[in-house]
Amino acid sequence: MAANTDSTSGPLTNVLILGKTGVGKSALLNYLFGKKVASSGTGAPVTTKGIHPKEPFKYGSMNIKIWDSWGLEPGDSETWKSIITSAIAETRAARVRDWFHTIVYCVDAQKSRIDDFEIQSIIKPLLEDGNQIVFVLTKSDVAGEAKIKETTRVINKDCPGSPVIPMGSEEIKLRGGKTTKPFGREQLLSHIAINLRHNLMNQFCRNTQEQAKRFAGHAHKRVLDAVKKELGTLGTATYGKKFEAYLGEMISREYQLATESLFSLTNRNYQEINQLSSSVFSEFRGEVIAFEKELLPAVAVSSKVKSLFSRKDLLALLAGGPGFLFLFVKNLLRAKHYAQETEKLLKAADERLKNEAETLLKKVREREKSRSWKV
Ligand SMILES: Nc1nc2c(ncn2[C@@H]2O[C@H](COP(=O)(O)OP(=O)(O)OP(=O)(O)O)[C@@H](O)[C@H]2O)c(=O)[nH]1
Ligand SMILES: [Mg+2]
Repeated sequence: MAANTDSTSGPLTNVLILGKTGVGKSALLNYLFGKKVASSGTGAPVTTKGIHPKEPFKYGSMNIKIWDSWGLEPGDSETWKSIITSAIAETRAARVRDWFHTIVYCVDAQKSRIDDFEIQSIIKPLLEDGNQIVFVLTKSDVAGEAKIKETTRVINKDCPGSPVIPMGSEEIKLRGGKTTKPFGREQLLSHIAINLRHNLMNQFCRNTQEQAKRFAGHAHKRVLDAVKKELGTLGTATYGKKFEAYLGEMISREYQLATESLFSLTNRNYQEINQLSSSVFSEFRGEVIAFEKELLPAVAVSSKVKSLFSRKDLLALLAGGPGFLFLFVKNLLRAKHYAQETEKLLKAADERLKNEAETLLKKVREREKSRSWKV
């Protein structure tokens, strides 16, 4: 991992620590920080009711903001839900998972079990809402291999797919005078980085879809405005072959521009996410996606222009009538027909651009799924 820096730039990720009273949530927090930021101790519950944000700290180029919490007890799950709901209501996030990208659920490794109320009232509902839970086996330094194995098995059975990390948060003085080193920090932070990436990639996909729509809308409007101007109110401007060529050129130019803008913005956003990941996983190299080759709808669309207009050229249909009024009506009808045909072509171009973006995102998602991170 890259060294910590003082800079506060880079994305922020919120992490909520949950678990029963006395499992070692606050001790874990102090270990992650490398100094005492929360009180921990034995006996009566230490951390007070609610969730308690700490100052963010740097890991690679991301900022991690950890929230300590009041210990969970049977019968408190409704109070818990309302504590979390009201904390989320103060943010712009719609759901818990949009705010807390990682939930660290602490289980005491010495106990080898999770209570039913934890599974049914807390963990399952969170998982069902799409939250990313990382299980931490606290006090693994004193639990022994067999207990760690058994607790891991219990968690894997109830929550398949969620990572389980043995953790020793404290330095323990052994009888011989030696001390044990705390462990598990890097592994947990790596998982927090992976979860932030998942979240950013989801956001990236949503943004790219929005941007494809926005850029298509912009190109659409510019072509339509130009065409309206070209046709003129009395429809006396260019028609027939000349109009076809003009429209083809306009669509090509505007959608090409939209494609390129979408390409460069999308690539820039993607690179930013990759840079974040390589600041934590030094062996990770984010690849460039070949957006340029894949997003070129404009040329294909403009080739359709010709057939549409030459087949239904109203100029030939209405040619030959005498009188100014007839000419006027003829031109008006012609202009209307041309505008309608243009609109059809533009809709096809919009769809094409959006579909190309969708195809590309599908590839990005597949690549993302097949990635494995070294933690
Ligand atoms: N050996 C060992 N002891 C730990 C570890 N983590 C916590 N403890 C001890 O467990 C006790 C409870 O730790 P806390 O961090 O206060 O637990 P908590 O979950 O924050 O408890 P509440 O705030 O009361 O909900 C303290 O005496 C800690 O010293 C650990 O990883 N190893
Ligand atoms: Mg505490």
